[in-house]
Amino acid sequence: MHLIQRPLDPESAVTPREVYESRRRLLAGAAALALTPAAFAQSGKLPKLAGAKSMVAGALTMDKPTSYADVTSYNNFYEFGTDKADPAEHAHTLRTRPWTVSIEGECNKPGVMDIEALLKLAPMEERIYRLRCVEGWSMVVPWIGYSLAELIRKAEPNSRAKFVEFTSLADPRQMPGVRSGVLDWPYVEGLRMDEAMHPLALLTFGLYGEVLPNQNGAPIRLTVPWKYGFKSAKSIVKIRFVERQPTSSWTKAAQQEYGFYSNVNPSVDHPRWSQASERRIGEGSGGLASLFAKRRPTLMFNGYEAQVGQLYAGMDLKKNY
Ligand SMILES: Nc1nc2c(c(=O)[nH]1)N[C@H]1C(S)=C(S)[C@@H](COP(=O)(O)O)O[C@H]1N2
Ligand SMILES: [Mo]
Repeated sequence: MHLIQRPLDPESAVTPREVYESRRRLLAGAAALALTPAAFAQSGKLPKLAGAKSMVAGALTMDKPTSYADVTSYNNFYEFGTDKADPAEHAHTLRTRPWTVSIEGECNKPGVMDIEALLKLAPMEERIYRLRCVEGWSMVVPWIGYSLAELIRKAEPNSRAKFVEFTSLADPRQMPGVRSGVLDWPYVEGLRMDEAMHPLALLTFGLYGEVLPNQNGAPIRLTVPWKYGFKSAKSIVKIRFVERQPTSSWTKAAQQEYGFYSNVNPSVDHPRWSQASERRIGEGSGGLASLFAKRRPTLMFNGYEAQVGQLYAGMDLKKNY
């Protein structure tokens, strides 16, 4: 399996928000901002990710990235409230240092890893992925991180490890939403081992050239682009290798609606709504324009079928929803 990766010219490194936004200005005929990684680091925008490697899986999507403003203000992070605006408003109380991730279960190298060590575990890459929420909207985000497989290999899972379970922080002192009963805290998600090892599954530390804003799951989250957004657990504190399929928080909350696999699939509807199409956040936004904005067809495996389809060969995806 090869990712389509294209090294950027060394001057450009990760794609900063300014570059995306200047692209629009460039198209309008104005001069583009030329930001070298050095200048970018100097601007203070890359406190920890200045060394992000100049690799881009940009060929994975040609779609225009969603604006930084939308990516960081329209969020699902129920630990901070159920409103889309709640995480941006409340997540400032999340303390992302010190931060550790406990590596547990069926592996030869369990232990507690500090966030600073995790940041250095493998070269950072920028990956521009579509994110499709089960609710019927989507975004395109330039994430920064490295394949989850890099961490898994270091942990040396044993032959009993069939699944990986991810647990998010659940601290009511930092996360007001945890006092509510919307979900059974902590937020738990899981992947089958081969899914977790797939190079597209990204352990994510940043977006738009910056460390993750708290509302997007700082300081470390998962991004599984071919699955519905809820599979991508935020603010992870525990990674556990297990023999049995974990029970995700969303499956616990509504088993008929949210299965373990939750692969994006336009031909398997949610019991309460169609999954055939989606609204791209930011398109036609504002007043009448959004009323007439066209919905896009949802793509099988969110458009990553060529890369991940083999993982599900022979499986009944209506049964394994
Ligand atoms: N811990 C935790 N992780 C979570 C969620 C959550 O409520 N809590 N929401 C999920 C859902 S439903 C989506 S669509 C994505 C949204 O990620 P974003 O806000 O960075 O776009 O995060 C997922 N990860
Ligand atoms: Mo979602």
